[in-house]
Amino acid sequence: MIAHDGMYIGGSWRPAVGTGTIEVVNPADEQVIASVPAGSAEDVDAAVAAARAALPDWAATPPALRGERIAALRDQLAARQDEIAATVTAELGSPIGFATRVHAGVPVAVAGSYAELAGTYAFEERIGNSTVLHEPVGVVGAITPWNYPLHQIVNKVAPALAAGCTIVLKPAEDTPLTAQLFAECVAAAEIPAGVFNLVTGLGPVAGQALAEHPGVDLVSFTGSTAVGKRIGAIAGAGVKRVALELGGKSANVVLPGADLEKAVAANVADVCRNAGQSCNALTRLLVHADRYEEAVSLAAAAVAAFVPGDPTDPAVRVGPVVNAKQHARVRGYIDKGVEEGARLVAGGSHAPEGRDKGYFVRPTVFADVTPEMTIAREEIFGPVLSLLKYEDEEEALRIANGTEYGLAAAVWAADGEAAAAFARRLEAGQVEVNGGRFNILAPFGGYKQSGVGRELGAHGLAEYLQTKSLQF
Ligand code: TXE
Repeated sequence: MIAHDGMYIGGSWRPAVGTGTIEVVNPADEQVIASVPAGSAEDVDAAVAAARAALPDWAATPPALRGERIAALRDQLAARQDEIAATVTAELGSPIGFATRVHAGVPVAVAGSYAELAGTYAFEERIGNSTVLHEPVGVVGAITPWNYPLHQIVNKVAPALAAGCTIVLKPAEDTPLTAQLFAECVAAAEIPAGVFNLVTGLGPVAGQALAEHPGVDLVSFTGSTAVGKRIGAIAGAGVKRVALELGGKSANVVLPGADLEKAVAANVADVCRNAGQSCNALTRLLVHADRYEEAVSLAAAAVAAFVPGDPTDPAVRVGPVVNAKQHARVRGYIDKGVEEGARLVAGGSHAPEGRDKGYFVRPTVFADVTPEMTIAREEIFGPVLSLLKYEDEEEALRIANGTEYGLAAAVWAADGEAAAAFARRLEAGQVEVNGGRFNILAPFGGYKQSGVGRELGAHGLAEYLQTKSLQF
């Protein structure tokens, strides 16, 4: 894999000031495939200086012209979709089909939506005797995770560009190659020098330096709740704007009378998607006592179709998890589930057949899970589904909402109205109703400890704006 040995700062690739490197490992075979420079605080300084220098002109560029540049970026991403997918497969281990369709495909659509929104968004409005201006916040420090490497970048960079902000990106250390490809697309899209800058590096070094930098006006972070809390505290100390997209422990409530087979099949596919590494994964399946055992059997049967394998094989639907740390962590949670008395009905913490090399995890289903168990409370971030039992709707609601997280949820009922009524009572930023599909224009973000702020669509754009009112 080709890797740049510098940072993309001020419109060109520059040698890093920091001397360390980060090795990129293919999680399917544990081989080192590339190395990238580990940026230092000085590299972050240079990137922030470039972003500040580019800010006045970019902020003053008419929004429709900013939209044209975002459209050019979308076209670059679309033209390189296969290369991006292969890169995501190599550094994340995502199955190539999913990498092409979702990892590389969805960001094209998201970039396209912001190309359009830049031209249509009401950056100015009249309220009585006032004109209210929605102006760019300034320089954005974006810190992204590895689980959807390109999607997480585009979800921040595209709305920031549309708003007229300039950006310094610090991507996850596990997936820097996708970020470098993205920077190449920015360059080819003729986005002016300094508007977008990339510093690869370690979280506690380059990430922290970026969050703390006085030249950064807004920190947009996606990752673990633990690091998110630190970023929030740093932003608070500097009175900076902050957006946090954090973890989840999302519930899927199947109400009596719902199509159980369909609901369980969809849930199993959902937790196996991206090897369970989705912040909105529906990891707790709540089923009424009357049909609980039926649901357990359905889940055990459905998960058998998800056999971990070589992610470059188009027939494979589950690849490895991203790295050795996550591998140990996910298997540790599976052991913990057994230890705390949950009933293991499929999977387990031992290596899948023939997969002694690589960070593969058996898709796992637990029954008899109670809300107090660790596996029902903590984010596992692997292909692990827990089935919980409820006696009535109020208990289902209590269990579903009884978590510190509030990112996503799902509900299934015999009719759409009953499902929607229940959905309104769930404490989550987005709720799938009877298998509803993901909408890239609808706001995405968390209630409670799942985060602050929203991404996607017009709500995502608003995060990067500050308001000024002119009184007449
Ligand atoms: O996350 P980190 P990790 C959850 C998931 C997973 C767990 C740990 O439960 O098991 O987090 O994953 C940067 N200052 N999610 O350890 O450390 C880091 O370099 C500034 C949920 O990989 O939070 C990377 O760019 N930045 C999730 C980013 O933070 C710091 C996606 C995320 O890494 C930093 C990923 C610091 N002190 C994990 N320390 C989601 N919400 O989708 C690290 N970083």
